[in-house]
Amino acid sequence: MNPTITAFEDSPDEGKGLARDMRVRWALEEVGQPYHVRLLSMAALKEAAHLALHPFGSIPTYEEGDLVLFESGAIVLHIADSRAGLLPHDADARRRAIAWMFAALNTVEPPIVEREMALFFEQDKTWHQERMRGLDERVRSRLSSLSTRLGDAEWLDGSFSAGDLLMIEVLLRLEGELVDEFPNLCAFVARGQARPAFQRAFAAQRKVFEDNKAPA
Ligand code: GTB
Repeated sequence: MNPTITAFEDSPDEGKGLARDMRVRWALEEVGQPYHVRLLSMAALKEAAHLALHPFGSIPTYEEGDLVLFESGAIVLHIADSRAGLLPHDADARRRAIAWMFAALNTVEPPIVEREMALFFEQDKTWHQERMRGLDERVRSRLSSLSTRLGDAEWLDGSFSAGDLLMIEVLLRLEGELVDEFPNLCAFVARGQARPAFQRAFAAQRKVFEDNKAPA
């Protein structure tokens, strides 16, 4: 049975692929797993049917037979662990790839999200500019370390893995800002975006936006 994931019916990013269903779609495309998508309104996220799947009433979720998962990282790990293509066979290389998954979600994404929230919600505050300088520095510091570690390598640790997938997804949230100061990170992101699986996933989420704005 093909899994079903959830995504926004009307994503605030207007088809830019910044919501977290994109990373799940990309992982499914990388391993060649067909999937269904259930689109949800913002109101439906907080209704009982969805809260039974996701305690916090967010997207994405993942349903496959009796298995229900939430948290994009856990979903990508399940996809990578249960199908070939996103984690190395060698046990230590596999653990390192999983460490990169955690690094993306736990070390790099939080300051990026905090900065994003300040841009969304705090622009009118008198202290906004000063706060942004601090938030930019925190993101820059993470990007600098990541850039140093990546160096001239194609991917973070050997072959492309779920660690690269999540890191690229997290970097894409910056929409080019700050990351443009690190040419090797820009090239890393571009390599990810050039992958056929990324392109299929991006087109699928983009179609939701295009279908929405098409006249009835
Ligand atoms: N830690 C969870 C995970 O990784 O799955 C976080 C899930 C989450 O925050 N989901 C968001 C959501 O459902 C969508 S992705 N929000 C609605 C709610 O909780 O009520 C975050 C997101 C949303 C919109 C944009 N955008 O428009 O650019 C980017 C990212």
